[in-house]
Amino acid sequence: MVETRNGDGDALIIVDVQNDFCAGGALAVPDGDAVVPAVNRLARAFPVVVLTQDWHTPGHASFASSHGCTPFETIELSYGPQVLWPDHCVMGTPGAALHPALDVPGAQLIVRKGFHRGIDSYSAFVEADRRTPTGLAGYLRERQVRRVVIAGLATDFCVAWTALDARRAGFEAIVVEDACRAIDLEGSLARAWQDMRAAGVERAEVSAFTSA
Ligand code: VGL
Ligand code: ZN
Repeated sequence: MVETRNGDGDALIIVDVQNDFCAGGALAVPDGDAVVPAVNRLARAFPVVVLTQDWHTPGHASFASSHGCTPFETIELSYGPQVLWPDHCVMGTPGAALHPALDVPGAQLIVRKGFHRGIDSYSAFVEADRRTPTGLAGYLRERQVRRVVIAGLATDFCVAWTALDARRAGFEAIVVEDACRAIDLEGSLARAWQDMRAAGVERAEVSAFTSA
């Protein structure tokens, strides 16, 4: 059983709860809007709360349109395989804005990621070249965080990569399963849970962190 008493040393990371990942968005995650009330409740239970925002340049390398390809194909970029997506979360556009019902006034930092035109970043810690840090690990360490609790979109991409990199950076990591939703592209969700389990990422539910 996962130890879920939250307090000193804990941070909640709310991943990519943005219009383009929700109903009507450019890369809508099935039932993505359902995470909003869950993360709103969770946020009130943590002393440190960080939001992430997928934040791409126009013509970004992760966009199928930038390569004359079809969305959801995988191609090889300089840093390795890259799934190609519909244009989404273009910096400054309404699709990149946080969901209007996201109500987390206590959040203290917004980490934008994927803003280098040639490099994607599912992870909130390290970009897809696996060498360019976002600065989040340093921020969390300076705030004495030891354990991160992660919720948001999408379970099998940005949530999973963030959880795996949290472990690599030396943090304990818990994914709040019912406060996440997945894209599930060709088995990606099952693979993500396998990888997370192998890396020591734990899973929990919202109720473990919030009292009735
Ligand atoms: C995401 C695909 C592309 C995510 C971001 O937030 O999981 N997925 N960009
Ligand atoms: Zn993206």
